[in-house]
Amino acid sequence: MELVIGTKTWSTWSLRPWLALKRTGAPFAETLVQLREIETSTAEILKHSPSGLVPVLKDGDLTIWDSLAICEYLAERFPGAKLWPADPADRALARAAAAEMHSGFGALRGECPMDLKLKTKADLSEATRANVRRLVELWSGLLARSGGPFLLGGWSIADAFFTPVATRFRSYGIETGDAAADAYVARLLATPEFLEWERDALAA
Ligand SMILES: N[C@@H](CCC(=O)N[C@@H](CS)C(=O)NCC(=O)O)C(=O)O
Repeated sequence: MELVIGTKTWSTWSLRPWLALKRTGAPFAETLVQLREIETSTAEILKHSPSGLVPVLKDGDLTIWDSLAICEYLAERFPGAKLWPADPADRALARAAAAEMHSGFGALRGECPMDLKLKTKADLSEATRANVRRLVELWSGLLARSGGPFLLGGWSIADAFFTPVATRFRSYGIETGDAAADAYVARLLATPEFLEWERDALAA
């Protein structure tokens, strides 16, 4: 398998399936495309991706060009990795949480792009503050229901989807005002898989 990803400092959508693929333990080749290079990025991505976006997973002659679809594929191909919770109700909640992230939180994403090299204190708009309130509500509700340590108990694709959000909370000094949410953010940023990604990003 080959996972085509964008610059590790910025590429949130690449980070999510990369974390899931690491959790499977399967060997894979990593192809890195440098984003934001006016002369080359688009052409380089189009060599791999029909949508002109990364990430892309290649498995034999199959090409999958969306982060959530890649995670779903990995969950089916590697059932032993338990990338989704085993219980149907937990799995439905994990999918709802990942889907909400995949299609939502536009204000936070636009105003606070992931930058693993950034540390600042941002003055957030009301729209982004509303996104933060919703995230805290979502996280604390699921953590209270499962008992943690991750949203549905064990680590799942839902947690992969919120790991880039955790980096934004840290980079932009976003305070949650909620102890469970703060602990969850810290936990996402302390997984061995994320730390490996971060090491690569900071070394680049
Ligand atoms: N819905 C897509 C979004 C992918 C996306 O927006 N990728 C960005 C990088 S994080 C990209 O390829 N941008 C093109 C560019 O920067 O040239 C997914 O979930 O995979």
